[in-house]
Amino acid sequence: MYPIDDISEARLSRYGIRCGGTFASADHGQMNMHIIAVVQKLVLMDFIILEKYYLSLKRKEGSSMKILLVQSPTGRPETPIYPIGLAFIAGQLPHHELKGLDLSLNNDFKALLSDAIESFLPDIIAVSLRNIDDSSYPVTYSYIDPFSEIIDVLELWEGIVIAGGTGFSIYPEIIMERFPRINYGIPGEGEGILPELIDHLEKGIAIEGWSEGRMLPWKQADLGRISPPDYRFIDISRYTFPDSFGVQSRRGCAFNCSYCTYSYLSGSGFRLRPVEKVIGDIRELERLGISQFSFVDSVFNAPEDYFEELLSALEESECRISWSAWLDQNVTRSQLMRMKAAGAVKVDFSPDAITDKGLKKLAKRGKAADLLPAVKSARRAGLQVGINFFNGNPGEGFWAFLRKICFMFRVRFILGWKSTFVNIGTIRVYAHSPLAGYMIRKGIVNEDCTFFEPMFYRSRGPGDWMYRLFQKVRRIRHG
Ligand code: B12
Ligand code: SF4
Repeated sequence: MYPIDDISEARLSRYGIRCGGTFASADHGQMNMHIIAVVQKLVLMDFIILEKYYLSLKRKEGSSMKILLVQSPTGRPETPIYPIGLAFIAGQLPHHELKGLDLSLNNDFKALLSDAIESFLPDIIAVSLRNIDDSSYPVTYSYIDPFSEIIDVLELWEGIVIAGGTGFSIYPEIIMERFPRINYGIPGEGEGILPELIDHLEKGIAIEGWSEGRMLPWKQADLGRISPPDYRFIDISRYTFPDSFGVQSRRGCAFNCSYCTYSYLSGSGFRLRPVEKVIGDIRELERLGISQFSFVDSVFNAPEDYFEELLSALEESECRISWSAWLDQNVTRSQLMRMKAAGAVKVDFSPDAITDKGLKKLAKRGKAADLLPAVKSARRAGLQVGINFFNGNPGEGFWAFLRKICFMFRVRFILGWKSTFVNIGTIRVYAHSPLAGYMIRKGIVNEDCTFFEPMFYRSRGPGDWMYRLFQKVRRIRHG
């Protein structure tokens, strides 16, 4: 037998050549074997040539590419989150015919995908895999299972499949290996490289730093030059949750906290979008009738100059839309009041630890004593506040957990039960985070641990029992 890999088979069938059936059943005849060998050689030599030929024919017919932009399914009912990553990508592809499809909005996502393929007849399907799992302990939900179900649907289709997104970018090699149906994988930001790949497929234009493998090189987008996100690439009517829509003003983070993947994903410094572009996005959401959005930035109040500049622009713009943002504790009362005046309704803090030792071990900036004053100032400015902690984080165990619980009741009683929220999670260790490197160095996990299967940095003994009980009570209360 001459095994022909799945991708090549998918590509072959696209041009009407089948690898199974006749060829496979005739493997005893020498002539047939010869034919198989020739076909296989063709596959191995370069199928991209055929692909390019096919695409250039289409181009000669005067049509642009038909690209289906798909948000991977969550596989269970969840708060709808607008796929802003795909909107940024859609914004860079004005010359192509696009259709957006968010499979996380429907339980029947496989049928939805098949229907869209049948009606739209795409040349390319670009899938965004945003999350690997929900990072929850002790019960972890995998988003890879529904992802693999849509890949099964794509096995029956013949066009080009491209994958990207944050979940993909943390584990590109594992995902490409597990899903041979994916023709091309693009780790990192897609704005520059995806249009380059499409140009390459259409016109054969070479891509710098790439020589025809399945994995494309990681290229950061130039935030000053890229076009704004196209919020209209998908039907927006289903995104009804107050924070469903996102606006992005910066990428990357300069703080490099030990569990965090942000600097790996988008750079270890702040990369800033020109404020007028950010205001442009907000105006577009207003035009679309959206009443609230969330800044999806790492730390909204850093760097401080840019934070102030953006606040001034928001004040001058007189936008009426409400918004929320993630802050760290280095924010003043007057800045919080300005935020409120500029439309902010909610802020989230992510101190994660409650002691100076815990903060230091997580490489978080600031002091434990800064948290309560910042929370109070935000509440006094009239903002709802969310505070996020971890349990069992380095340097903090059972007693710190009790302090976090006490803090939760204290702030909720004093500052308003319905306006002050505290969440206590557990660190899901992701590959490429400093903590993952530390765990390998210290022998806590094996050297070959990929962190693809859920791996948590957690406490043991009473700290863990108490936390499990706490989560059980929450699940019963909130479903
Ligand atoms: C803001 C945010 C949220 C907000 C979203 C608010 C909103 N309205 O959008 C909230 C708080 C709701 C949230 C929730 C969750 N989040 Co979150 N979130 C983020 C954050 C900080 C930014 C995401 C974002 O909007 N980026 C802006 C857009 C423009 O970038 P992007 O999506 O990455 O898209 C770019 C590239 O990825 C690429 N790309 C994207 N799709 C595609 C597709 C193709 C084909 C190509 C080529 C390229 C490509 O190009 C895009 C443009 O450059 C990221 C961390 C980060 N730094 O990325 C975590 C992150 C995505 N979240 C994460 C997690 C775990 C979650 C939750 C599961 C947490 C939970 N327990 O509930 C939920 C899941 C919600 C859901 N349904 O998706 C993880 C995912 C890790 C993983 N590997 O699984 C991240 C990476 C944080 C982390 N821990 O490292 N999140
Ligand atoms: S946890 Fe927040 S502050 Fe720390 S590196 Fe990540 S985004 Fe930056």
